[in-house]
Amino acid sequence: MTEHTDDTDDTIEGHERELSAVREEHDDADDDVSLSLPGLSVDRRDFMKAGAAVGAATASAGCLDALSGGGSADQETASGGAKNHKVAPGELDDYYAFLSGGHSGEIRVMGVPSMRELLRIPVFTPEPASGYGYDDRTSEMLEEEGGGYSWGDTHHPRVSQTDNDYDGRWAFVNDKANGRMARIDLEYFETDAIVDIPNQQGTHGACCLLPDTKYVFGVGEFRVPMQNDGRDLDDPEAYTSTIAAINPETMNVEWEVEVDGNMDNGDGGKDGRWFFTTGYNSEHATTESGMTKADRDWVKAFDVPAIEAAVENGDYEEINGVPVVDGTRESSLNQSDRPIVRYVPTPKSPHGVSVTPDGDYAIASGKLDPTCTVIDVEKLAEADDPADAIVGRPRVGMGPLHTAYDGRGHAYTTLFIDSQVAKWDIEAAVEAEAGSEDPIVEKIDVHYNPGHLIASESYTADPEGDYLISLNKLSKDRFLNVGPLKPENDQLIYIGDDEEGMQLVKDKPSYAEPHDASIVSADKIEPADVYDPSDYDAEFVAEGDESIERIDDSTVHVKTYVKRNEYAFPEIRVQEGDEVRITASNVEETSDITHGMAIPEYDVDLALAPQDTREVTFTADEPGVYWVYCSYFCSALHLEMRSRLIVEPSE
Ligand code: RUQ
Ligand code: CUA
Repeated sequence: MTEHTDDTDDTIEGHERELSAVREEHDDADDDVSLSLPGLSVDRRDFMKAGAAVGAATASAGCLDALSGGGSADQETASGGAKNHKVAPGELDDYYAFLSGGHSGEIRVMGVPSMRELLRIPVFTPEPASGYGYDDRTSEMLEEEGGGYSWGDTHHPRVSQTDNDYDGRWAFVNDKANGRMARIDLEYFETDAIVDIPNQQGTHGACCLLPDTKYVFGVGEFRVPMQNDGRDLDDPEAYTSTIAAINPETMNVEWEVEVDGNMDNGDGGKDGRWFFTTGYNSEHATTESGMTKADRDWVKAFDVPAIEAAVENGDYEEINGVPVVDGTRESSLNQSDRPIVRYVPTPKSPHGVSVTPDGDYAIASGKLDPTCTVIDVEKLAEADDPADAIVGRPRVGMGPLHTAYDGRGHAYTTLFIDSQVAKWDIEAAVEAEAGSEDPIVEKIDVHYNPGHLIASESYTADPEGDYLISLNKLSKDRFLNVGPLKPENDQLIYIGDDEEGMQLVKDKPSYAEPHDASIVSADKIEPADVYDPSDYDAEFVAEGDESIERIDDSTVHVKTYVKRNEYAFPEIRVQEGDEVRITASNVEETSDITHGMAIPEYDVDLALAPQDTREVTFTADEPGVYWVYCSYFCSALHLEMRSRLIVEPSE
């Protein structure tokens, strides 16, 4: 391994300097074309780009519209065919975007191109507005399958596919904090399963094996002792990280593969054979300086059928109930002519990896190296030396993190340090010398320091190629100052016109902190309007089925329907110390009429969408009168929608 070069330090220090400089630059930008509108200040650079968005001859009012996304009519602009990217009031978006929420532990659903936030789907964290984690079913899921943590750290939302296209069934997302994977049902837009992945810490990457989502992969980032029960504490060489193959139907972990080095992001190939991860820390160090010493790390290419054959043959060790296959470089399974993991050497700590829509290349973004590494998937299968599968290495700029595709042969890579997105030509990169900048088509400034970016349907075989969202980590001066904890900035860029070039369309502040996203055509998802009671185990309480039943000395079961503007019982009488179980069904069939059922001082909070049934169990340990009330504004008599819980003191 080579020595730690000063280059890395310079790069990082230079970046820190640059971050502090941005503010100053903006403060004394004499030559800025400053257009002062509430919440919007446009500098010359943006002004020029916005001008391009609507045609150079268009009046400046047009530029402002394009930037703010506001404006009156939803119509084509005068300059001949350029889209204006507006979604007028009452109109619907073309796409759903599913964004992770980082350590808020949720998924956010946004419309594109309007960038309107439509919904937040709580995943790893209880959320009172939707009652998630407050009813028995979801609180048990968080407690039991979920392991009982109060939060999670979502990074990579990936939507299930069939035949390399979105099938509208599920979205999956990782929990980096506690090593979990969750599934979101896209009929109801709610989390319906969580698996706590054994033998894994820091589940970072998440993605599907395509074409048909045979597995969802959780990519373990942190190396830990195997098993992590107090052994090998001071022997980092004995630590390991794994990928976990999860069955999307059962959410069962089918097998894991342990490897050398940390892993980071992952992406599945399009033909069911390969699964790729990036990684750092080939040094097996435990400190930052140790992890950045070597000039090379790897992209690891997992040969899925070869791994399945190893599992089939019993070539594994069962650890915590999961078959764990040895995929380290020394493993006997890597010595044959069909190794289970191929270690492709790449420069310094590559970060994102994504497979091109045609499945021909896996492209890893260099992070601490200014290049992307283009790996030829077919060559990988044949080459004796995996390094021979590297067919391109364009120099894209400083701090390349993630790469997305438009389906027209272009790749788009975020440059964290340069605060730009670079658009480059994939085939030109294959033809060019390593390190050449020739494949670069253009770059656009983003504000500021982008992490992920995602293009419409970029993870499928057939991207739409019109919109790109750059998920910028810092917003600095782009929005009204809300104090030190500033929003991030999700910027919408139009990429549908190769002649005009990339066009910055919109800034969207977002709360900490989206990492990755998937953008899915709206017509590929068919959410329900009301629940179908037969989809759930809970018993539906129709009008006439209500009852208050004393089960034994200390247990009462209340079954109630809920509708405008009443609960089935004006009062519910129990004894101090009773365990009270409430089963509540919203019998409304009208879409969007949701009722709440909140009980003060007992921490009860149910949200009942039409035809939904929820159950909650609590101990009535404080005598008194407690007004059960509706927490969703449902009608003119919403405030009067009440009932009394009367807890009688025991003698
Ligand atoms: S990572 S900013 Cu969690 Cu996807 Cu790259
Ligand atoms: Cu029911 Cu408000």
